Amino acid sequence: MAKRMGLVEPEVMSRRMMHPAEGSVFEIKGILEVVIDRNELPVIVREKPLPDDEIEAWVRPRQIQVVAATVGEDEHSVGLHEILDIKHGGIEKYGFLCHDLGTSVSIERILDAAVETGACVLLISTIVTHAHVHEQNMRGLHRLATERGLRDNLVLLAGGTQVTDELARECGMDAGFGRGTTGRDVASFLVRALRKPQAE
Ligand code: B12
Repeated sequence: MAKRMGLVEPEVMSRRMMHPAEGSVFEIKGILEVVIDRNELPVIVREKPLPDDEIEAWVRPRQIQVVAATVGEDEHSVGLHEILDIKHGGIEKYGFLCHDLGTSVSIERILDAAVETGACVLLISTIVTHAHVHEQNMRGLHRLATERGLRDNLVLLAGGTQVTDELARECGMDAGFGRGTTGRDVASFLVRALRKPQAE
């Protein structure tokens, strides 16, 4: 397989049988005869997050309601809790009022909750990517929010291991966040996005 992947002089470094449902893991090394021109690599530059005190001073007096859930049939909740929970330095610590609907929540239910709570921010976590289900979740949320006439008044953010900002925007989200995201990154993005209309 390594040879077919283009590796020259491949060697197996380790092999490990996992659970029968998950197959085996082979660690391999080899030489990849590809020249990479660093100048041609697209470099993604994220905006520097705002300082904690600036975020909190803007958010806390405004009572901003946020609805969050892992979407579809996704049970992976750890990442979303990192983003929300005060004890993980999540966005609650700045005064965002978070309604965590839990795991495997339908898009319909998320939008219903947005109306019930008066939320202007929806956060979905979509970790599993089999059959591009993460893309379907993002597109579905954007589509249904538009059909219900809610889209213009909502900031929609998606996150997950395979979610990039570019992909999320292509799928109708306002932004996407991948591995290593912190609550501060998200809070900072939200402050910039929510205060923009007031500045104009
Ligand atoms: C723990 C785990 C589970 C636990 C989840 C427990 C829980 N309560 O969350 C359990 C055992 C339930 C589970 C089940 C399954 N899992 Co699982 N799981 C994992 C594992 C090992 C870690 C995930 C995790 O917690 N990461 C730590 C968090 C902090 O990182 P994160 O999720 O990436 O989150 C960060 C960012 O992505 C981002 N982020 C995430 N969400 C959001 C949302 C917003 C709004 C924002 C802004 C940011 C954001 O910020 C977070 C913090 O930095 C991963 C492998 C891995 N190492 O990633 C597999 C993994 C995700 N699982 C996988 C699979 C296949 C499954 C199962 C289908 C297995 C099976 N055959 O049953 C089931 C699916 C169940 C379901 N219906 O969802 C695959 C997914 C493959 C794919 N690409 O689709 C992985 C990658 C393992 C693998 N290599 O195959 N899993």
